[in-house]
Amino acid sequence: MQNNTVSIDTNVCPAKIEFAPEFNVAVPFIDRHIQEGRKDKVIIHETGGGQVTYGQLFARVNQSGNVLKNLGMHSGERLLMIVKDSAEFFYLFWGAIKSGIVPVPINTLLRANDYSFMIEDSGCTAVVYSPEFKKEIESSLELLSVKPGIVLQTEGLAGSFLDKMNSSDSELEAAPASATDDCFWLYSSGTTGRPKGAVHSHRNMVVSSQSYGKDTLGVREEDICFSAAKLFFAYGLGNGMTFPLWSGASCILFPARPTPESTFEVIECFKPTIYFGVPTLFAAQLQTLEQPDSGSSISPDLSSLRVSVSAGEALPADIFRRWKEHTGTVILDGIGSTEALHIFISNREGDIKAGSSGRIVSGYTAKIIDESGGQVSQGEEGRLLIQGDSSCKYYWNNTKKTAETISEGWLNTGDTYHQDEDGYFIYGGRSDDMMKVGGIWCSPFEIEAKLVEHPKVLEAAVVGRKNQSGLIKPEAHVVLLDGIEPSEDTTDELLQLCKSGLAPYKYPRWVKYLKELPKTATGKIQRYKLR
Ligand code: 3UK
Repeated sequence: MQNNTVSIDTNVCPAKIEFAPEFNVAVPFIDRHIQEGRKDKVIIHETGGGQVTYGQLFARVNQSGNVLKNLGMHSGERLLMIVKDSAEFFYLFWGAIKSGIVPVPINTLLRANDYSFMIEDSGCTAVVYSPEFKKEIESSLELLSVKPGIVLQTEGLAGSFLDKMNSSDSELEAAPASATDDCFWLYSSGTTGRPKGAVHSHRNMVVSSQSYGKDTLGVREEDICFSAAKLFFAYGLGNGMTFPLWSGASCILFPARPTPESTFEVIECFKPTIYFGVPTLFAAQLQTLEQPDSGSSISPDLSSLRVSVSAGEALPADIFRRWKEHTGTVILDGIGSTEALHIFISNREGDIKAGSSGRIVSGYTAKIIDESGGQVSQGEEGRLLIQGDSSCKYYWNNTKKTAETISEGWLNTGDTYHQDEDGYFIYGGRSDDMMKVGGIWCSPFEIEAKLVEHPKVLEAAVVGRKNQSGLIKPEAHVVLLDGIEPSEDTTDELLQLCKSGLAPYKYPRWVKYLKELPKTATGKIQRYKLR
């Protein structure tokens, strides 16, 4: 077995983690647990009833890696995963990494044209998907002139990936790798243009799981982690997979859409100790808790929770306060990104300022800069840059965006921040027009493009607007063609168009009709005027 040393000298500097020259991250995340005697401990609780022990996971990962190799995949080739939160997600992801193949987990809420873009952009050799996503994947393949050589369903058919695993060898030597070699990718959406593949190295999951997961959040062996955010998001990937694995803890995998009712039910049945949500969901959960007789009249038992985490967008202080009132536990807000892999500034137990993102996580460095690149003085707003060993190396196939985002080891977050007199970081909005809706990126341009497909629409501009809970949702400003008057029917048609053609969270919650859009002399829409 490969030397998997990760040395963490907590006395000298809790931040710096040293790696052995040869380092495949599957070894400490998967194989280590066998040596540490966790073979019979359950790592995965599937809400459908399945359970997987660390020993079973080890064998399944090896089988999966062997399937990929037997299919003819080579080191460095990409495996696109459109896989629901399930044990198969773990098998595919880690089987690929252990055999030197690069897994690329993808948002399962997207549409055929998004998938065809990612298949083409990644130049992947294989696509594996859960049966639930068959229709979109098949349509996406039809859009392509060159199709990937391997397309498989995870399960449910003869010849599916699980089927092949069952007849594969359960021993596998980890492929040689180093801590800074390419390991996996995550697609990140931008303001304009297409998503970008952020290329992460072998060491990155160790750094985020240790610096944030263990040292900041305090994930320990007895913990049971439940993430409402799915594994294909960097946030969910840490919460539901790498943190429990790194700490020898357990996780709950819930494949369905998280609603207040469904998440409360999971918490009651599976008794997690750490719950990871996003502000929109906390707000909806609180609404259910505060109006017990309007909905399903539930008063769920949340007593298993020790602490909750929020990320993806800023958590309003009011939500923090109300959650504490109802559950007696705190929500730790922290800011992370796909590029940084996970949270790099965070509140922590015993050190919380509601309404702030908290303080820097050890192992990371932050600076706030002005237009000319100089550091602002304390209290002043500027652009947040961060540095840390979990950051992606580059964007695949996109030297321009790489240069704009990553420079001299600093990651430009695209966020405006200031540090208050006590050193807490306070979020001040995006530096561009992107919106976070329910913790997920939402580009105004994409919704606008869909709206203008409607025959009655001349043009449209979409901006973020706060709802009653103080959370950002898309609002559309629409200019209709000459002679067409606004009506409720038109609004219904526009919403229908967006709901059928875009990911479900991307439809406008409000539609306003204007005679014309505010524009600059050069014709750029002035979104700030609409806000
Ligand atoms: C925004 C926040 C205010 C911010 C993520 C935790 O959200 C994650 O990654 P994404 O790449 O988006 C990154 C951007 O989202 N944001 C995230 N958290 C906060 N804004 N307060 C917050 N607490 O604009 C940031 O640049 O989708 C979150 C862990 C891993 C992640 N990938």
